[in-house]
Amino acid sequence: MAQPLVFILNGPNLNLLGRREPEIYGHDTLASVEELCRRSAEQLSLAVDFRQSNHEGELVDWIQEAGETADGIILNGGALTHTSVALLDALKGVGLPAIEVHLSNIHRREEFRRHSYPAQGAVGIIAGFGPQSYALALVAMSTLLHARPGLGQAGRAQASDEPHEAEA
Ligand code: CA2
Repeated sequence: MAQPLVFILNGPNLNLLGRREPEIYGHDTLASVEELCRRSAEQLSLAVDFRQSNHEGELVDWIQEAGETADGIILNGGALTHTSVALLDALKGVGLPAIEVHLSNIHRREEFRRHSYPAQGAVGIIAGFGPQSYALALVAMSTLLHARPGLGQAGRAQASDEPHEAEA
């Protein structure tokens, strides 16, 4: 049987990871974060499609594409997290389980980073663990997808206000 497919989408400037501001974002490059995701996904029997864009519209297109072809979305919207109603609407529009991730703990940084638009369309948020935030998000996504057999692309686990319990 095909493995559930998770889109891992990265927003503006995350392509610069490892090259600037290592005191905030660490020394890992986005390529090494992708490699970590691939290793984690393999252990969790998930397939991943890992992408980065500096353009809001492209991220919206990819969320819509995920709605047609994937089973879940992990999103680090970068700075668009704090500004983009379009990302929130896209997540709500596709109805796939989504998890928001951040390398840094956005709640112990500047005030303007403390609000997230996409969070309202996400099952949950993982922030502050550096690249491990992505690996933790994949574990959480695996719990959501594997606990609901048959709820793949066709099934549509929905983000809701209720915490998701693993089901037998
Ligand atoms: O902590 C995160 O993952 C963020 O999404 C990273 C965004 C930031 O705007 C969010 O508030 C939190 C910034 C991504 C840009 O990363 C850079 C990395 C190296 C050099 C410059 C930017």
